[in-house]
Amino acid sequence: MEFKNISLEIRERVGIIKMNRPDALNALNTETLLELSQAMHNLSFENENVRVIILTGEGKAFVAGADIAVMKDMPPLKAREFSHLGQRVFHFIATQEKPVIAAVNGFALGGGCELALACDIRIASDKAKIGQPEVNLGIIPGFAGTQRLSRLVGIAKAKEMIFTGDMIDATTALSIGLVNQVVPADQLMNFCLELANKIASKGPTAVKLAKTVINQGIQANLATGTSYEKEAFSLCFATGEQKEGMYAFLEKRKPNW
Ligand code: CO8
Repeated sequence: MEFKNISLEIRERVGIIKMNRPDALNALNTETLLELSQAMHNLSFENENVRVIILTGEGKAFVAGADIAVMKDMPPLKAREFSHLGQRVFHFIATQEKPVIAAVNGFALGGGCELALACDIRIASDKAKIGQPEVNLGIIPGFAGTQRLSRLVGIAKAKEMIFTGDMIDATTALSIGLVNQVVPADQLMNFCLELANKIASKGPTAVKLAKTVINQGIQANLATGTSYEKEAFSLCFATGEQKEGMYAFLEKRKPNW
């Protein structure tokens, strides 16, 4: 599949997807969502070498939301279909096993905030502005923002952001746990690449299992979550990576996996 609205680059063990419709601030239409889905599938299933994925945007936006021009005259069932598509793509990003880092380079609004929320780690440029401004348009978030935002920052902050539609800056986002770190704009990609390479240097199956168990456990009670952990922990001993990691430690060398 040839991409028109995104770009895909592989740098050794890191896959980089860049949202690339800067004239529309990378707004999400159906075509862009399908391309994003295809690129994520490629990196998840067809590139064994890729261990970590970075998602970012070209220009001054990460993603400024779903495409308002496309939505403006949508009949309800089309709107439902569009919401379903976005939710499916974002669910895949969240649940496929490789870690995904959102490099939030600028505006992450509406569907853009929801896209960042579907990632595992969010690193924001100090120029980023984040929000769920849907109520300004007479709608509510439709790509899982009502659910993921409240789970991440708590119900009170999520309601404040969603009811007011206000954008927050990167420092405020950091203070409520919406992003993991804030870095100067010109250092964002280098910082994210370093982070991605660090994660890529760890036991690859262990990282995948950790992501899966955290995601599944957070939706379950403690006993169920810890039982997922026990099974995944024991699975580590079947991969060969556990032996390599432990022998390398004892032999005072770097593991080779
Ligand atoms: N959709 C379509 N076009 C957009 C969008 C968008 N979300 N955001 C920006 N653009 C376009 C502008 O129309 C403009 O186009 P043109 O040059 O042709 O006039 C171009 O991008 C540049 O934008 P601005 O001139 O407005 O740039 P500014 O720097 O002045 O402002 C802002 C930047 C503040 C980001 C401003 O563009 C803005 O407010 N954008 C809209 C943000 C927004 O409301 N996002 C939420 C959209 S709704 C949503 O995401 C719901 C998700 C769930 C959908 C569920 C399915 C039904």
